[in-house]
Amino acid sequence: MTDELHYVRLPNAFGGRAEMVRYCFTLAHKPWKDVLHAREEFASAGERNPYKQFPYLVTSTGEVIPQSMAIMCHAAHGTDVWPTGTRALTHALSVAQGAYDLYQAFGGFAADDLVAKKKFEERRAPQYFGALATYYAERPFAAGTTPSFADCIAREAIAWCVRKNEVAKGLLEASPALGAFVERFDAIPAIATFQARQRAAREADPSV
Ligand SMILES: N[C@@H](CCC(=O)N[C@@H](CS)C(=O)NCC(=O)O)C(=O)O
Repeated sequence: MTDELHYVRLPNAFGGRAEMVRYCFTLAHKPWKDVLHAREEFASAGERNPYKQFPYLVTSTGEVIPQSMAIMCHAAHGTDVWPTGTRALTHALSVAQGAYDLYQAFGGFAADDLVAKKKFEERRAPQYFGALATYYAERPFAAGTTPSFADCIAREAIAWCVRKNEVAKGLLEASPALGAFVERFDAIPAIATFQARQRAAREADPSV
């Protein structure tokens, strides 16, 4: 049995945190199967995932793995995508955790919470986009010259904020280092193929 990634598909073929994980499987050239759940099924995640959240993975041996970064470790361990050298892994984690925090900072408030939105736009977005820009100006990918799970998190966290927030969009546009990173990541052949498949899915049915 192939690893099964369970998540709630967002409209327009976007997968939220699951998208980071899917990038990671793609980058590591590992197979996986999507198991999509409806929004109404959020409560059902608790039947298998003690955190009661999506995404979670059911491995080929039936083990359930919660938490997106743990799933990425499972997917990428043994490949370059999960660096093993202490320095490379440390560098990767500095970016991975910061990018994850960016995702959380944007995902942690409702669209109509204008106070939280202002705080995100004035403080958190410049803070996290600025740090990521610093790292990607220093090296092509989070761990060095080889793309890793950390770049999957950064790519999706940036894209998700930029898709939905004008300030984040402006920060990306004003950062040559981040813009170049996004181009570099998207040009990786496996990633480009995956993104083309996503675009086709969106065109075929924007409701899924
Ligand atoms: N730290 C978790 C966060 C997962 C998470 O917040 N998932 C959202 C959907 S993308 C969820 O299930 N929210 C419902 C809840 O937390 O009750 C991870 O990285 O996997």
